[in-house]
Amino acid sequence: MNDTIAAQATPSGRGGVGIIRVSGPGSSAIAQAVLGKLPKPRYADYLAFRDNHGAVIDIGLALYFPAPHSFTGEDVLELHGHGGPVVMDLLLATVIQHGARLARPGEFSERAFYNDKLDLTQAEAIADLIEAGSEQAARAALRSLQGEFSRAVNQLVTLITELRVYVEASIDFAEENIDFLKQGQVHERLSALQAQLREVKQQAHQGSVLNEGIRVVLAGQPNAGKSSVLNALAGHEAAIVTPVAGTTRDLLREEIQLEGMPLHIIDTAGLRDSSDVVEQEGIRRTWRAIERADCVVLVVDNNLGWQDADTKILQQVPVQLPVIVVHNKIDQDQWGQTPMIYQSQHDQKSQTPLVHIKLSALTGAGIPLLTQQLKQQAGYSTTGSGNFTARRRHLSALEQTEQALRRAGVQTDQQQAELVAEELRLAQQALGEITGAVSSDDLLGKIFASFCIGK
Ligand SMILES: Nc1nc2c(ncn2[C@@H]2O[C@H](COP(=O)(O)OP(=O)(O)OP(=O)(O)O)[C@@H](O)[C@H]2O)c(=O)[nH]1
Ligand SMILES: [Mg+2]
Repeated sequence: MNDTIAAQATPSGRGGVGIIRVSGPGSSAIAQAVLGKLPKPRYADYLAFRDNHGAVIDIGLALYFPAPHSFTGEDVLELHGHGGPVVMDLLLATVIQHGARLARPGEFSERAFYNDKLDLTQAEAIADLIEAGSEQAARAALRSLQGEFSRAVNQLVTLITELRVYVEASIDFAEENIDFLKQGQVHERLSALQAQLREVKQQAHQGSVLNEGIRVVLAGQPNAGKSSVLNALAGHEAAIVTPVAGTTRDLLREEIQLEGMPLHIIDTAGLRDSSDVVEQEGIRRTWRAIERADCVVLVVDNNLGWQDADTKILQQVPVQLPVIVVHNKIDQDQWGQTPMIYQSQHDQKSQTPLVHIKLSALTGAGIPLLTQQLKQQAGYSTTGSGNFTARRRHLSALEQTEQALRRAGVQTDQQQAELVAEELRLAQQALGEITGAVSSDDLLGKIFASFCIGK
């Protein structure tokens, strides 16, 4: 990282102000060349910006942040000009002629990370804050940016480290080994750890739901009204609806916001045995979408009632996936047209009851029951003020930690001190991936590349 990078920090297009940011050892020389002087550190200086022939490109504010007191930890120069695309391009071209190169997406944050200005969750929180789709999501991102998530994770790391030291000491004193594990100390500390981990997971889960939302797949037999349910949820005619069975053949995605939570809804081809190759491919894609879903809404035609084909579909849905059964078209029900929600025992997966909702996609009656249920399914609550922004990658690391701790508990029962120590090491490693303490370059590269240029 000996080179100097530059990018427009403000969005492209027209605006009152546009900012070119430069970071790296060449910043001060570039300031001299463009401004004719080095501005006083951290003071706004009103100056002419000149190209390399000395012609004035723009007049604006220049700010200079010498290392290490800058966003990236390097020398940083900010040129605040007028936010027109021509001015910004000329200014950026000039800076590049003076030795900077165009920054890759996320490269400013990446440098801040390598210079210990931010840890990984904080760098990700910047991206999340910028991309936040709701006030709640923005608040959660800010909490992570301020280091709350990292602090919670680091606390867990400290506890695990202490326990590791304790267990590993017991290995070194082999004769007393058994006593160590028997004393119950290890168990006690493990369960305290697990309880604390659960809390962090809960908060992170909320954050990830706010951030990424959940994927809901609408599935069911042809003509049940899946596309109609999608349209009712989306509030506009996103999908084609016809009385022809087999209307939808491809996956159709819509994103809606439920009180700040993004909901990715996927409409699919109706499931049936078909000899039509196009339809077969559509059905194959339906199952692929179901495999990746967070929740399946199984739509059935209330007029036809529950059919064997529906049982077959339900049996094929992966066991752990929550299913909501929507009984659609109640506007045609002669026994009653009031929307309602109820539960039934799940014949296959008896642990969680099935939720049923009677509604009409045509009139919209009962649709709020469905959105309510989806929010509940996502574990989403608007009252959670203690959330921090989180991503799926964080959740899976927390999940791995949890599993390692569980295995450590089993090994403790079996008096296998070495194996307990190993599981604790794995738990610690999984947590380290969250903050970036033990992440591979590959992972880091991927994370930063997902940011936009100028960040
Ligand atoms: N009366 C009534 N008709 C409905 C309702 N929902 C859907 N329909 C009708 O049912 C037919 C099928 O609706 P679609 O939404 O296309 O059904 P689908 O499940 O997407 O069907 P495929 O794409 O073919 O699998 C259409 O004629 C709709 O107008 C409803 O709530 N009430
Ligand atoms: Mg359809």
